[in-house]
Amino acid sequence: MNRLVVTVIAAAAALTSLSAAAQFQKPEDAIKYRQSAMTVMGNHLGRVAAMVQGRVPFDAKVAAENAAIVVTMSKLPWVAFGEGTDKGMPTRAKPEIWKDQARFKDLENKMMTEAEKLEAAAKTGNLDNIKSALGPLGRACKSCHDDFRNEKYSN
Ligand code: ASC
Repeated sequence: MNRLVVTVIAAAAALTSLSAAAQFQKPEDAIKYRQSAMTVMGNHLGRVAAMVQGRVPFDAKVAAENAAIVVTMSKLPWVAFGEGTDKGMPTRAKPEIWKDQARFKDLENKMMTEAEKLEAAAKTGNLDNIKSALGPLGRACKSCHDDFRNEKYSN
């Protein structure tokens, strides 16, 4: 094999073995990333919830835009829960996340699915549909928080 081919193969292999965790140089980066993603997701979900609760006037277009952002954000935190990211800066992540990966994965998938249902509901432009989809999504958030999120931040 010529050198170029060898180099290309080596580069491809390096990329493939670049695990998701390697996107973060240190645990602190991963913790910050997942907290940020959750914060942004919660903010945009809150805007939809405010319409459902009648705290702000219903605007179908705004609801749909926010639901779409929730879906995008819902996909992001999980890669940042790699091994060794249980500490590094204050976090509410419980050690159980790394002891029961199957259940954690299950709940993250459930949340992403419910977020997609909210987006589909928002696309109909009907507030009742949005209301119906918001409950299950909120419960999906909560069930994961109940099991895997501490009340208080670690120090
Ligand atoms: C949110 C948010 C959560 C969930 C949860 C649902 O908007 O920030 O943590 O919904 O309150 O029960």
